[in-house]
Amino acid sequence: MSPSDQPAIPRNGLATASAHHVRKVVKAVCPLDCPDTCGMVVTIERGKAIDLRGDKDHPFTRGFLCRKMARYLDRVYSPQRLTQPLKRVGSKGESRFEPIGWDEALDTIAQAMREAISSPEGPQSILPYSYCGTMGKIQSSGLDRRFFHRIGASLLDRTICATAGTVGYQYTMGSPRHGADPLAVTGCRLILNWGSNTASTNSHLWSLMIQARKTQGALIVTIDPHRSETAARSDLHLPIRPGTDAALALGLAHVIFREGLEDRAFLEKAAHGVADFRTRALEEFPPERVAAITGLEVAAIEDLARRYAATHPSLIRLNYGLQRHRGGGMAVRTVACLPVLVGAWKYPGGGALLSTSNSFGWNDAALERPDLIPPGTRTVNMNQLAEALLGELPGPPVKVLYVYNSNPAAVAPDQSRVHRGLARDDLFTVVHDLFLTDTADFADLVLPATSQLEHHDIHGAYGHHFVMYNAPAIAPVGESKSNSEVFRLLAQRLGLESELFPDDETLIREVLNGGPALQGITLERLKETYSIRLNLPSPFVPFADGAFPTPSGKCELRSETMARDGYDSLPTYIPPREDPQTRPDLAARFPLQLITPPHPQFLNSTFANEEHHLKLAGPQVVELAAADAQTRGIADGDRVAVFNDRGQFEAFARVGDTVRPGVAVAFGIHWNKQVQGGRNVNFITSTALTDMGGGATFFDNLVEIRKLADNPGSEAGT
Ligand SMILES: Nc1nc2c(c(=O)[nH]1)N[C@H]1C(S)=C(S)[C@@H](COP(=O)(O)OP(=O)(O)OC[C@H]3O[C@@H](n4cnc5c(=O)[nH]c(N)nc54)[C@H](O)[C@@H]3O)O[C@H]1N2
Ligand SMILES: Nc1nc2c(c(=O)[nH]1)N[C@H]1C(S)=C(S)[C@@H](COP(=O)(O)OP(=O)(O)OC[C@H]3O[C@@H](n4cnc5c(=O)[nH]c(N)nc54)[C@H](O)[C@@H]3O)O[C@H]1N2
Ligand SMILES: [Mo]
Repeated sequence: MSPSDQPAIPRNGLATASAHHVRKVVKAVCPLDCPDTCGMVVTIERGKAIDLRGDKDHPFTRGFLCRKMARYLDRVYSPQRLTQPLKRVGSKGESRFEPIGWDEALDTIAQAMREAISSPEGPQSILPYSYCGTMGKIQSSGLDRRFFHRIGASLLDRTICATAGTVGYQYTMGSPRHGADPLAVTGCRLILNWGSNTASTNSHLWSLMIQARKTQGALIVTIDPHRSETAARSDLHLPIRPGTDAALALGLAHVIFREGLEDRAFLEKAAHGVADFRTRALEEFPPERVAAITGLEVAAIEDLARRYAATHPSLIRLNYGLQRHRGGGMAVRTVACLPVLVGAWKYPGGGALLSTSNSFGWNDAALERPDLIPPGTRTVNMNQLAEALLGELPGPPVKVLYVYNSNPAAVAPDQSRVHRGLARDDLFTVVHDLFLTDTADFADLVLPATSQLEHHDIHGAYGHHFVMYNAPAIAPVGESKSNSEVFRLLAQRLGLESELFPDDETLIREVLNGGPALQGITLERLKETYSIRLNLPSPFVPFADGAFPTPSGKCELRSETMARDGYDSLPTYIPPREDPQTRPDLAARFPLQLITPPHPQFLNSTFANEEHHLKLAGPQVVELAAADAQTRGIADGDRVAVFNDRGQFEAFARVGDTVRPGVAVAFGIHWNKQVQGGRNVNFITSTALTDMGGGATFFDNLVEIRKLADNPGSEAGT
């Protein structure tokens, strides 16, 4: 459809008659696990979605969708979409299934759950496993939580992404996810993308950064071991050695104090523990030592510190790259100390931005009903799915695994052990998804899920301040059902109280009944105008007055809470777990630090099965420095194996200068069944946890790379 055909956009869901058809335009919300949570406009003709685009009237989306969601209709109507429940007829992992009816599927699941509940191991032998396949409140954390809480299943600690930084940030700031107002970033004059591939993972914020460059002359700096899309388009790139960010932050603090560049008046008012922090930075983190740890030049560290102290407003966009290492929590806690030193919090758009999600104040307790959890229920850390399935955790063995909104057989660390666990014959596995994922291949029963165009939901965001309502735009494709619908049906079969499992609109009303930022935002208003900004001042400048919601009421450069929790009360540098500087023994065998961020064309493993996206992403590659390639006899384009003691995957070598010697990058997260060799990057990652929050350490890996023997004309390798 050409834009001129497009009817004027009426109120949500209203139909307009065009010359030949009845067309309906519906506003929808992007469900992806991404900070942008875009507004979308969907055109429906005779019950079919025929056009989907970014909402130009949405203040954050401003009319464009990312390269992934621009093709969402291909996904909705993909011939590969699951349309019926399936029952396994082959062995686990073999992917041989036969269609069955919903009644049989639900009866079988209910029966397996009843058996587990009444077995000697009890209900905790049931493990739910989910993450953010959709970010919608209702489809990601509503009736599922109530259901598993009510039956007394094991709890899942959802740590795979954000918990290390959340805990670290909270120690410094008092609130886990309050920060600068994203829409005010256009006023910044210095922007640091710190462990953040903003151009690809938060593309609407990136466009605001570009606007700041154009209108304010903002300098954009990126701190990243990889010359990412963001680094390549920045004014300055600091290629830090992986996992050493806390040392850099303390080095910047050293220079700021040494040269007297700190904002003393603001520090006095707004910071706790300044003298101790100052001593730590001055005595322990001189730029020479920081240069040796981080691999950056002394002059680059000093230059950045001086610019940071002198330029206002300045923003640190703190993201996930620095969190996925052993010291990830401490790294975020330490970087979060910098804005107060220079008074950055005083300015709109200034300070740091990790996430906006805590600004919403949802009534999560009403939605998820933690009061239903039987006392003493164990919690399984989702990063340790391998241990859970292999019986290496305390508590009963896992006998029933129910997976939805996630693809752990591709995204969880240490895949060889995850797959060994999933292949257990005595495990009953249910997978609810839109596609036959790597995980579904191991399922006993596969259930077809609805897409975002087919179900109700309500969204907050972790990258802006709008509450958004997603109305179903089309009927479910095939026999697919939403997560909430499936839990309603399972609850009925298990004879659970029907009032605990109401319809989606009731759930939306319950979760909206939250804190002051949500006051006056009702389902009725959201049905009229699908996106409403939280009740917050605009711009939102949360710490301008120097008050922080910590125990001391100030930004805690020293934290007594941390001391009580067993951590250093002051910021410090914790080396990576697999670190050439502190683990020469391991580095002798596996000398390269490998980081594995997602490919910009995928959303973790979502889209990695679709031809269009696969074609643009290309095959699995590993980027390495020319010097490292040369010593291994590897040329650009060679097929190589990347390996350590946990496992190995195959890739094409991309030799160049996008990483420093000693570092390699392999984008994820391909589906195992779609890559050469059948193993993706998570075959070399580990289930070791971060210092705080039980987070994943996906970027904390030492590996070796060798050329494979079957390269054309090759003699190397074995
Ligand atoms: N296109 C796209 N967008 C996404 C996603 C996606 O898969 N694809 N995923 C979404 C999700 S779930 C998340 S959690 C966010 C993640 O958003 P980001 O945090 O921006 O994403 P990553 O690419 O994981 O990591 C950011 C950068 O950190 C770098 N890095 C790795 N180790 C270190 C380190 O030790 N220090 C520093 N300073 N940098 C390091 C990596 O090279 C990478 O370029 O993005 C969301 N948006
Ligand atoms: N090596 C490495 N591993 C990583 C990362 C990394 O950077 N490197 N990133 C990590 C991060 S940040 C994250 S957040 C995790 C993400 O890991 P996952 O949460 O597993 O995310 P996805 O791979 O996007 O898979 C989500 C699945 O949910 C399905 N889905 C979507 N909507 C619905 C729905 O409404 N109902 C149901 N039932 N299913 C639905 C999708 O089809 C998809 O298969 O991966 C982590 N794994
Ligand atoms: Mo994530």
